[in-house]
Amino acid sequence: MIDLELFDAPEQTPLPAGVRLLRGFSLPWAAALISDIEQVIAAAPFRHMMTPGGQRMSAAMTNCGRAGWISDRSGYRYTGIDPHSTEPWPALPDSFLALARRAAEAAGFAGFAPDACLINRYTPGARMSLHQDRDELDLSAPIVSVSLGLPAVFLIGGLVRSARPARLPLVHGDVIVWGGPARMIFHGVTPIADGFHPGLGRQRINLTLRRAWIA
Ligand code: MD6
Ligand code: FE
Repeated sequence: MIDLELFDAPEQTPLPAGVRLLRGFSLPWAAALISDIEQVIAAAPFRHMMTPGGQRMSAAMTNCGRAGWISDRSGYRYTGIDPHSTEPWPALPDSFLALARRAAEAAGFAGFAPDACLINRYTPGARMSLHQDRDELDLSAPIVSVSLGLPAVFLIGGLVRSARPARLPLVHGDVIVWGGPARMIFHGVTPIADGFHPGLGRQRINLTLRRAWIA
């Protein structure tokens, strides 16, 4: 009998306290997530936001939930209204809520109730530079991050931008729960390599579920 564990290389990257990697955790939800993403983007299409400094972000973004993260020449912030449609963002799908709750619980954050999901779409070459997630009012809540489609190399730095980041490969279905002492760690994504994913084609989609607002 083949011992499949022989082929499972141990994780190379030691993760900082407060970062939990749940390999494949979202696979049971993947089909529902992808169909719900299609519903969300029908109402709130992906768009390339501008940084406050005037750069077009290479990852396209949209949101669902009570609060949506936006960036423009005025800065970074959460809004209740999609500036593109001038309507509220689409509701958080049940599949997103159920997965986020279960993943947070598995990482020791019982009772996670996200009110915002930023959806990032990367085509080959798109990246995300090192940043902190600091626009949420409730920094005690974790962030649940779901990777779908093409693989990525996630960069995990330190509490200062200058810390040399570790490289964490992520594939379709992986979930990161990011909270507690890790909440303000700098992180990013290296340029996505070209490829083809059977479910999503030439793209990577990342969902980050957050608690943006307090009440
Ligand atoms: C991405 N993720 O994976 C970008 N932020 O495409 C993030 O920026 C992120 O994965 C906060 C917590 C977890 C994340
Ligand atoms: Fe982030």
